[in-house]
Amino acid sequence: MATKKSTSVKTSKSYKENVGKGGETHQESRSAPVLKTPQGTPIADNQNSLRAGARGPGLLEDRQLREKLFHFDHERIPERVVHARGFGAHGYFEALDTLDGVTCADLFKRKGRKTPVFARFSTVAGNKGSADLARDVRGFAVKFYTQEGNWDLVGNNIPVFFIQDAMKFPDLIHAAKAEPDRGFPQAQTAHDNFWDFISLTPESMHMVMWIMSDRTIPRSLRFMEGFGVHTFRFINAAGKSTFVKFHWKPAQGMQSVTWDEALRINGADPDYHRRDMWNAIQSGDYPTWELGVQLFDDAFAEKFEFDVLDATKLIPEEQVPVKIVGRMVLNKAVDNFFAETEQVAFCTQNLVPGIDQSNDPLLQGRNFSYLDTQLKRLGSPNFTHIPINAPKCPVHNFMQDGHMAMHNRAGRANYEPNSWGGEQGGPREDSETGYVSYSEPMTGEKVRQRSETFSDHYSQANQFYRSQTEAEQAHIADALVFELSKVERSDIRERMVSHLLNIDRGLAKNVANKLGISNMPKPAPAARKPIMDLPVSDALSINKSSQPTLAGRTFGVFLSNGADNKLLKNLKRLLKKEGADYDLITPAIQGTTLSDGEVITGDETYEGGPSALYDVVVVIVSDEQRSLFTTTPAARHFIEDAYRHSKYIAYSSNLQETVEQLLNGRECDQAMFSLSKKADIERFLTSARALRYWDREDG
Ligand code: HDE
Repeated sequence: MATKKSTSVKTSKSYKENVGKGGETHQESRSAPVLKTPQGTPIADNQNSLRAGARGPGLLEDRQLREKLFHFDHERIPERVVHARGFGAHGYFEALDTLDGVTCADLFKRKGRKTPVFARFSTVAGNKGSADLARDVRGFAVKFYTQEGNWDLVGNNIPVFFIQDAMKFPDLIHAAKAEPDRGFPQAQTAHDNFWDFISLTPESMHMVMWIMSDRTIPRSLRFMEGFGVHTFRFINAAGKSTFVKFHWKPAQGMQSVTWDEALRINGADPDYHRRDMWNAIQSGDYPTWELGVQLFDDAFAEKFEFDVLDATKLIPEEQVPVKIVGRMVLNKAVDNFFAETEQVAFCTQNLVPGIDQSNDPLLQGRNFSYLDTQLKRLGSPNFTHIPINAPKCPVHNFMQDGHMAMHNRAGRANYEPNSWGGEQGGPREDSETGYVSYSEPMTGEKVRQRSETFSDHYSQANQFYRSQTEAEQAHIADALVFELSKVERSDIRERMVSHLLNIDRGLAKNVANKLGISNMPKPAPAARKPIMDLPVSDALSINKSSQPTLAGRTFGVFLSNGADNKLLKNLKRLLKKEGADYDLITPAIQGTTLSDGEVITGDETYEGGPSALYDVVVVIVSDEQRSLFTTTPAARHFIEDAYRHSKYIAYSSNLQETVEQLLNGRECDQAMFSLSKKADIERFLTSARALRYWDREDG
């Protein structure tokens, strides 16, 4: 690693001579730390292997070449078996309220206490190189480096899961990932094996409603909620337990893209989510979430319609309100992606005093799986010695040796109890401060059995669907039609429709109709009769929960040569006031001359900056360049797509006729604004805070 202490080098003349013809580098008089081998030997020539004569064979003694290739050959570690593609960042958690009397967990002890965190967001099904906008659940994993050890809250952006018992996880994941004979499709559930498994697994129906909703195509990682999913326990100093469910609420508001946008974004910028997070942190617009808890006791658990240990169910916020107890701010990108994001190892059993497990059978299985997978992935039981995984509080124990052991204890004793005192004798257990599991009374027979209380599979699916806005319901139907249309076997499609009939008849009919199923199947047999009148929960809908704001959003500003710079300058000023960012999309990346002669550099070109990448679009074109929209497909698509994606659109007033032509007979609606002066921009921005004009989808 480069340090200030490293000696600097000037490339020597003899080195230059050795490099010879064609081997010139740009290093000539550069000051830099000396390049070294892993053993610390300085390197004179990093361009050529050691050979017997310039055209002769290589020599075995070339340790520099062998060490370099050896290291390169071993750069890869197994990618995560699920959640392979991810993006992480550092930050802190700040307690906004104390949880006195509810939990003795250190991080909630004092209002204002800050605890360092590392968060990693991920997709589930795709490989490391897959695209960000796959329709998929997002992982939302946070490691809190508390004073009493690491607490990992390894959640998702959806509050429920597909299955109720860890026994089914390998089957679920096998079915979702690429089919084994052909190795595709990548990062997609739109194939036979997935829907075959799902349609044979009624417990997944609630989750199916969520994954077919816009929750699985978030606009950005910054704009999504997170959930601990399982019921956990808080334990107070007296050993009393309170059940808890964890929620992350994005301070930036919730937002998703449309499916058609997702398809376009995956082509235009497969790294859309990670780039967005990186840019937000670099520009100081730190992604922030509030941490909320739903607290409830045994009496509530007893009377609740569903089993609180069943991970396919949630507790509506209207029934148990979410109490905000802290916030997480991500304010530092990683220094190195591999060292931190790739090597971070989360585990559901990493809990701290004051937080405990519940008997959720999915959670119990996860507790085994995470530790096990780390050994495969990171190759050593000493993965906690890697800085990203190491607790930030002192750690003393008698564990020793193994691959890459870095913290073997000094001193004589490596066992306990021992008679060696002080430093030599090492650490001791402490019943006062040590972790004590909640002493839940247990009885029961040894069985392989699903609890009868887990058998309602449709009621909350119906509640979720009914809680959505019309536009959101339409998106769910479209997603089901898209996915099931990629399924080859008609019996699988029809089996899915038979489940939908238990969720919502209208949805089932709509999907069956669009799939071309003329003979409606019978509803699937339900283990328990669904409750079809659970109260609507607005918190389940993105559109009903979103706050009107442009803060943290990005405008796509399409410009031609000669575009009105006064209008542009006003727009820039007003966007700053709104806390919004913008990209300038110009005919060439360098050197667009505006109306007053100013020459500007673009952020994207017409081909590289389709409107799908932006939240709101503005088009400013000179009179001479209006023909762009007939000659240049990318220019035409910029407006047409923004219109189709229900976006707010503003354009310089000279484009009124052009825009009307592009709309092909449809009228300019309330989300389209012609701009000629500052007041027009202000009017436009006030409306655009709504971000989408969904009414357009009905047309
Ligand atoms: Fe995971 N899951 N999971 N999972 N999971 C992994 O651990 C597993 C489940 C989640 O950014 C693996 O380190 C089982 C639910 C996240 O590094 C593995 C079951 C939820 C991440 C594993 C589940 C999650 C993982 C793979 C069913 C939401 C990424 C690599 C019982 C509450 C963490 C790894 C990161 C990763 C097992 C179900 C969230 C194999 C057996 C439910 C966010 O251990």
